[in-house]
Amino acid sequence: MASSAPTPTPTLDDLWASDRARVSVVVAATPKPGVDFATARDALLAVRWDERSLEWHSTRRGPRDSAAAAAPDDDDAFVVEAVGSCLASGGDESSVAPRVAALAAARFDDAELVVSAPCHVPFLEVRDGVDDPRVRVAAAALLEKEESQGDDARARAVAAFAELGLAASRRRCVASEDLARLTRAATRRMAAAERAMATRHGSVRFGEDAFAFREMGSRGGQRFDLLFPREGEEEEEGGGEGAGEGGGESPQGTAFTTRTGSYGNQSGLERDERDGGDGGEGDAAFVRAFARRAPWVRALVDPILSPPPLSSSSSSSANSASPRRTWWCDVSIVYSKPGARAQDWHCDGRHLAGAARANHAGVGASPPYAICVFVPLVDLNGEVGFTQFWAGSHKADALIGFGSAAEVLRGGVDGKGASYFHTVDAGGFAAYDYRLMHRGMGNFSESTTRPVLQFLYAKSTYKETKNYGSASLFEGGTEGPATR
Ligand SMILES: O=C(O)CCC(=O)C(=O)O
Repeated sequence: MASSAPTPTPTLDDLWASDRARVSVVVAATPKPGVDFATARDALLAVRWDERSLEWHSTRRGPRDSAAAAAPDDDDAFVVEAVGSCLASGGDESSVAPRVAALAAARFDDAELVVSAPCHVPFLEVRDGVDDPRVRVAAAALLEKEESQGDDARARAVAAFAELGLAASRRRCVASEDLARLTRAATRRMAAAERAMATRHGSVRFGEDAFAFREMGSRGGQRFDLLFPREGEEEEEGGGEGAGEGGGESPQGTAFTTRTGSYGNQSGLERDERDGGDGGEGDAAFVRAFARRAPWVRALVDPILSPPPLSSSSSSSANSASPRRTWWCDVSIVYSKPGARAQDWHCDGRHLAGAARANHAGVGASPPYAICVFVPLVDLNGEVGFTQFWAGSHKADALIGFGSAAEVLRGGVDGKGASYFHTVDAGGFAAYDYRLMHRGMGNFSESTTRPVLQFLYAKSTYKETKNYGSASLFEGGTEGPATR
């Protein structure tokens, strides 16, 4: 009779193995005096935890403290930062840090866990906000003259956008006359919406309550999302130049100044009429037409959201051929009035069911299905506020709740710093992958509204369901849809 081999007794580790999932860890290790960066980095990368399948994905040099942050090349004031991943349960990934300190004790005084998260953690350091060269690469491509916009410039722009989820230009790239016209259209749309709000939906405490109409929504407080009518939608509500119930009225407190003039006040509106206000359909039609010919369409939107031209006989004809457009665009105004509070970090668009997610090394994310372009209509700064983005966060789908890591990891693209030099000027833009984490900052000004045009370009297969309700703001009696 054959004797069967004894079954090995499972260890405690074996018993819990099925409860574990891969978790990302970011560790900062402080080298002993005199240890240079390369030696310290190699020592960290040599730390293993085989039972938990620890992998290191990327390393970089970080400042030891805030004083060192001001002198990033100081040889004695750095830490080695590394992002890795391991199998963990119940938060026990935190033992990676003491493990580094113990196993590489000859090189390090200390190691701490900076962040852990159940998905890829973006590890992109962005030093100069929207002036970071990687953020500007797409802007550079689109600001080049049309004829010199070869495949290379566009490919660089698309690659940078895929990596960061963001492309921006601080300086204006919308032509002055377009910016002025867009600003007038936005001002009238806000005026019409606020008038309808006051006359038809008096039960909504505007500026306090959350509400969701078909054209306008607010999550509460002084920030509002207001859609321009889509093609074929009626504009009887007063969204056009000189027409409708909102024409000639400025919303309370929405007067603002741009380099091209003052709007939201009587003199601005009178000038519209002198300029030949085109009434009725004018504003929305103009805004929609602008959305299709805006400079970022050729540089980013078409290459990313439309397939390449069907056929081409030579590379030069490929450059000039227009792609078959397979996207739609909605335009809205996101406006924050004085007193608007900072938002929580969020992403506008989810990761789609069935679409590939990045692994913990940040590889393999599906390409964007939608791109948002923010165009501020006033210069942004610390007073009126600005939008803060977390570069690289579009690749992971479980970062909600981890927004504060953007700052800890120096991946936030914002206007931090004494002068807010790196925020976007009126007519500049920030284009972002719809899945990118971001947040609007508070408006601390006395009386300046911060209107930002939002162009949402999405593949025709994507259906937007967010933000807005079904009842019209511009129809119905004095009782609107319930606040939410
Ligand atoms: O107010 C801003 O700057 C951005 C607003 C925003 O991100 C949003 O409403 O989703």
